[in-house]
Amino acid sequence: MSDFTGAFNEISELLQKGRAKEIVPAVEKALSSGASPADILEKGLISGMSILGAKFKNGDVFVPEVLVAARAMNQASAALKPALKEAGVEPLGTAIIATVKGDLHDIGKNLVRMMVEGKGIEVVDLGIDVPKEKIVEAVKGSEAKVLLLSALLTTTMPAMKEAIEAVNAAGLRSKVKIMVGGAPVTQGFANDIGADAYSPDAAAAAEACAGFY
Ligand code: B1M
Repeated sequence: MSDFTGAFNEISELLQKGRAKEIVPAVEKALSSGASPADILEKGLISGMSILGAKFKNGDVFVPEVLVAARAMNQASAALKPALKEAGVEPLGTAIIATVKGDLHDIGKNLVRMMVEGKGIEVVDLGIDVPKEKIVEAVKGSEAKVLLLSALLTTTMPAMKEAIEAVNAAGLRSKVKIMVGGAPVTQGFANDIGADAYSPDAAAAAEACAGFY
């Protein structure tokens, strides 16, 4: 079996430096050499973003560097998308995804969307900073069986609770299963706010989401 450690490290480095132009060919090269898309994602991209996240926390890098890295992450993830999707099957149905109100983080959400799409589920992506009213409207106006909510800030976790309460108040709760996730979210929090599921990462979220169809 080939060892792709060098390729994963290079991708991780390019991500941390925010080299959007160079990272896409590096991802494509790793794919054509036979590295699995899931490994490129986990051991290259997510690993690079975790290292950068630790530096951000320590004050070694700042918002501009993180933004450039985020752009590289989104472009590299988009380059991986067809390969991740290839494992998919016939469309199982539809899901809705959103980063909740007040929260601008979308990298994790985008990865969850891609992995869910890889399971053959069509995903309506409402974007970031999505108010509860827009979530309710989307649930009402679609045949989606699952609503996926992401939050990366402790300060935006309450917006998940508010979104679930709004879905309840609109009489739509029996129409959708609701899954929550994102770095600060826990199973206990999911239970407390009445979500149907919690997943710690994109792969687990896709598995759990497919289980609802
Ligand atoms: Co922000 N930020 N950020 N940031 N940022 C964090 C989250 C933080 C932990 C950094 C830190 O201090 N160590 C911290 C939050 C602290 C807290 O609340 N406890 C933080 C902060 C404080 C802030 C600002 C307030 C900074 C400021 O302005 N002073 C600000 C807030 C803006 C806002 O949202 N209103 C801010 C801004 C930003 C940028 C815009 C610069 C940028 C976002 C760019 C973008 O997303 N397009 C950014 C980034 C990139 C980060 C870090 C470095 C990386 C986040 C990320 O993308 N991770 C982050 C530090 C870190 O996480 N180490 C940080 C990679 C991604 C793949 O992981 O999103 O966790 P994640 O997704 C995972 C899982 O969580 C899970 O699956 C994904 C893949 O496996 N998952 C789900 C996610 N959603 C799910 C949904 C599910 C299931 C699983 O079901 C539905």
